[in-house]
Amino acid sequence: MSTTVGDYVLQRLRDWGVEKVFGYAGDGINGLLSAWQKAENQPRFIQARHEEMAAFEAVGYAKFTGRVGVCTATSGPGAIHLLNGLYDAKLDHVPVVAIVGQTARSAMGGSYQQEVDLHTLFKDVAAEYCETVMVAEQLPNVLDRAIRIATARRTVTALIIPSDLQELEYTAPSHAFKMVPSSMDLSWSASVPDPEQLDRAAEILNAGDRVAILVGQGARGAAAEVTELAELTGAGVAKALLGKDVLSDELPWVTGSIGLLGTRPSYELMTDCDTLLVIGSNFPYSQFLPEFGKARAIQIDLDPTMIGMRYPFEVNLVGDAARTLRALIPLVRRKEDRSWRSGIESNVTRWWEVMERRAHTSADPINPELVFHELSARLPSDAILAADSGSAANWYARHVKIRGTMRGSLSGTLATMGPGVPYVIGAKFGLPDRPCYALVGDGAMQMNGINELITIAKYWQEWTDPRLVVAVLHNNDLNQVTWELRAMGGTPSFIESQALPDTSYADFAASIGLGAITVTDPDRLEDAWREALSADRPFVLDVHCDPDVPPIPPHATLEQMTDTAKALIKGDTNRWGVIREGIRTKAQELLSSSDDE
Ligand SMILES: Cc1ncc(C[n+]2csc(CCOP(=O)(O)OP(=O)(O)O)c2C)c(N)n1
Ligand SMILES: [Mg+2]
Repeated sequence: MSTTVGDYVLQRLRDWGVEKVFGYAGDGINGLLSAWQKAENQPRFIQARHEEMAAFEAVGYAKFTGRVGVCTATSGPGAIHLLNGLYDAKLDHVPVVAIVGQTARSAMGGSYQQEVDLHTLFKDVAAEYCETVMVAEQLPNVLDRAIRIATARRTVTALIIPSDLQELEYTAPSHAFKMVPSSMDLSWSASVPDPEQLDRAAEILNAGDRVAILVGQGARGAAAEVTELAELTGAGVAKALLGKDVLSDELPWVTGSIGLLGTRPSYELMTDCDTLLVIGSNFPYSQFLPEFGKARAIQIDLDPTMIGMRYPFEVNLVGDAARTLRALIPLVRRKEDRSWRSGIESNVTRWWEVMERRAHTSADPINPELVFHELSARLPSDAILAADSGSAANWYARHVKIRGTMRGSLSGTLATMGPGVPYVIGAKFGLPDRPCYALVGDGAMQMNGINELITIAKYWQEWTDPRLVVAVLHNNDLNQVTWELRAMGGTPSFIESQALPDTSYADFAASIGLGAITVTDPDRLEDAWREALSADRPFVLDVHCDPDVPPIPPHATLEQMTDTAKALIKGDTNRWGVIREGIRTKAQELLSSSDDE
């Protein structure tokens, strides 16, 4: 039997070590699908409910395993559906390769059925590499490049393969003009800046009295070095959201998340420092960094095209975080005055007390902060967490304490709704032994999460550890946007756009054989988490949450809180009790921070 182009594509993916491809069928990739059949499903084709979900699953797989994610879809509509998931990968710098079909070559350009200009469609998302394979001899080169470029640049690449070509016999490039051979090995070492550049950075760190460090996902793998440098300099360390799992929140000088969803000690760290070191982060909101001119700043980043933005840095070191820090540490003197450090630590202690208090503020029926607070206390130390965009991202950022080998992510830069459930499906296919948790709003569940529960039901029995919990924040509201509207000069929310139809996520989950409970009583929450975490199958916790618990940003003043409350009273709620409670905890927080001053 001859080898077709489809056979060869799968063979080459296997050679690259690709084990899973997340996708959805269609006749634009029939040649690939029949090759899959012949190849006894190697690499494994994982069927999502929607191509966007397949792309998110590839992103989740890539984020949590550190390997390249691969997804596939048919021409036209299938390729179009992939787009949002691919943008999520591109914006969060995750390597994903998309392999899509196209109209047969004989019909291309003929406005044929399902013919879409895929080059133009993918031009932006796969800007680094997007190729249409027109003859067999382009392979393996174009596939190898798609994988190498996605990996090296941590981005999205796309291969478009016309349907007829997939079924033709494969012929390799020959030793001749106009042929491009290829090879697979990929061995490279991470870069370290020159000694003179490291000296410049060390001078700044040694001159400062109050050092702040901000880590992002680029610092993953450099936890030991960040810890050593923080000990030497007496620094506090804040974490950008994609770097939340870089350092344990049990370390007393880790101030947690930064930004609108961040913590008060991170805000104070940045407001009061005189020296800033940013490691592997592209955190965009410079208003949460020190005021310009107030701190001397250094950045370390692997990517010279992304460095130097976001703050007027004095030194920009291009290099791998761990290796650069290892070279920098011997040049840094230990700061003997530890007063800055001890101030940070007491801010952090106080913050966790505030969080505990906020979580236990009464609400109707359940305070969403309590959901995360209870979860955090119970999480296995090897948990994998995915938060969806929405209020869940706030509570994940602030209430979940990372420790052990936990991993956590969300759509950091695109901040799209929808990846929560598919991310953990991707994680389960890469790391099936680890317990996974998706923390998702009811809007995101209605958008697509509920459909992806069907994918979980289809596959869970083959996972070595079936624990996968989807916690739904059931508030019948697009709550994050509702709060944004309310905060906008006191605008009340627009009910027509914000209210969601009520439905039971637990009933749906149970109807497809998953474990499920509905929780409407905060006193039942602890048991509900226990049941979900020890279930013998994936579990949906349908938690009825109070939409009037405000996601208070760390820099909010009492006056702003009160203004928002006034807008609420004018607008769409008569929930004055909850609002008053929110203001009271905020006032307590502000009062307790002024006690020390
Ligand atoms: C695809 C997409 N559409 C719209 C938005 C804007 N948006 C951000 S959060 C949010 C509300 C999410 O509601 P839900 O999932 O119910 O979570 P909640 O905030 O209520 O907990 C919306 C509409 C977005 N980020 N992504
Ligand atoms: Mg909601």
